[in-house]
Amino acid sequence: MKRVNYDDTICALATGGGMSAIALIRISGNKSISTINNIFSKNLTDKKSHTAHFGNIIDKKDIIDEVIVTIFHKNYSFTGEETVEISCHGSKFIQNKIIELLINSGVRLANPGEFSMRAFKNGKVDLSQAESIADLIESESEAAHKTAIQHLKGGFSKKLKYLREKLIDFASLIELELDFSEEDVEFANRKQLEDLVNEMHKETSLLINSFRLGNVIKNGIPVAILGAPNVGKSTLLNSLLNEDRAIVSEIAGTTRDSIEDQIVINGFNYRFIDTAGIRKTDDKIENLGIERSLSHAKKSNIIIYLIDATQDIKSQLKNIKKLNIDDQEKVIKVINKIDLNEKVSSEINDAIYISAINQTGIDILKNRLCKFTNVNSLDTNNTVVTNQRHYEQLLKTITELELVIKGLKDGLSSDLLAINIKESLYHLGLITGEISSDDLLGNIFGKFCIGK
Ligand SMILES: Nc1nc2c(ncn2[C@@H]2O[C@H](COP(=O)(O)OP(=O)(O)OP(=O)(O)O)[C@@H](O)[C@H]2O)c(=O)[nH]1
Ligand SMILES: [Mg+2]
Repeated sequence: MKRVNYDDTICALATGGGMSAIALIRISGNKSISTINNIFSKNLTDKKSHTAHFGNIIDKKDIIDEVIVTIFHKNYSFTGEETVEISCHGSKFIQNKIIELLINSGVRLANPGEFSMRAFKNGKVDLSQAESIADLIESESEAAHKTAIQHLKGGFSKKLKYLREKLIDFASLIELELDFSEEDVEFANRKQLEDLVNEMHKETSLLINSFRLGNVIKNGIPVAILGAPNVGKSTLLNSLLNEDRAIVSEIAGTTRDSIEDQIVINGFNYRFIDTAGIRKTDDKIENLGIERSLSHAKKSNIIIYLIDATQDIKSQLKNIKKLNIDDQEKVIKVINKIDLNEKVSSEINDAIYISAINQTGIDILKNRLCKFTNVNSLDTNNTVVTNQRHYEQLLKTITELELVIKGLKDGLSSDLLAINIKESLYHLGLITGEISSDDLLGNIFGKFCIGK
């Protein structure tokens, strides 16, 4: 992101940009109110914060639109700066025209994420909260929404701050010891330090472990549908999605490329991937498709291995082993086409019996999928880490904490202990933004869209 001046006033469209009933344009900075006064039919200089004003946007003498302007005074807005929001009609012409008028009055177009960046710089949110705004906007399922709201409300940040502050106290005592190093005194009680570091280690590893779930919540749970050609994989995908997404035919080898689509089950987002049927073939393109099927088998959290009830079941079961999947736990065996072979039912005890074409057994399959996601951890107030950047910093934190624990056991001197304690504080600080650099901030906020 470009290095920018934060003293100037910025504007951007906060809504989608297409045609809509209403659109919202945001202005933030010292000159927000004086600028709106230039183009609005009323003067808002002495108006109270959090008041809405109906009037016209005017270009010279022409009325551009009837709008509502809401004003927020400095310190009482999202960014912490004087802010104005214009709710106008959502024609693309009007949206562009108002932005153009603002720019002509000396306001700059905001960079991606600049409103959130200013909120962070002004101490309105910490870094992990600002990042959760992006997650909240992008959340597509109840679970994703719930964790994003929890982060935005500061649940995650509070936990980290609490841990960090405690460790800072100790770090300063250790520093003090360094000042008196010749006198061989211990200000920081080693037993208390050990207890604290152990507690931090426990909390940090809980957060690290929560990422598996967090990642799944944020990005959806990939479920690959695998099996021999013609067993009904594409029919199952269509049946799960309730739409004709993939081509179905009686010709073996219909699906050549992987097809992906998602649905929300029980608050979680599942990404189903229909794959090319696995068999030996000389067809070059089909073989490329089969390679993709095998790669999805490795990458997915869950595999639905589909078996045709009208074919030899034992040999199909044997083919599961040939997939070389490390974690057999993630395979759900599903016997399809039971409408054609009613005798097959309950032949294999841990399998699910369905007829994809008649939608029989689909709910049982969905229930089994839900068992794979630890839904309970969302019902409690446990903090779930959903952000890759936070996860990586937590891993670095725990590595340093382990060095401190080992150092304490080995009776390491204060100066050496201090190094690892400082390092762990540094990595925790990078998550909430107590420690930040322009590059880091540019990297994070640059990924946001304009208007956020
Ligand atoms: N009777 C019956 N036929 C089914 C069922 N599921 C799928 N079929 C039929 O089986 C044939 C193959 O279905 P697909 O869904 O194309 O099979 P596929 O596994 O995707 O096949 P490939 O893409 O070639 O690997 C089609 O004629 C479907 O109508 C079922 O539950 N019962
Ligand atoms: Mg298919």
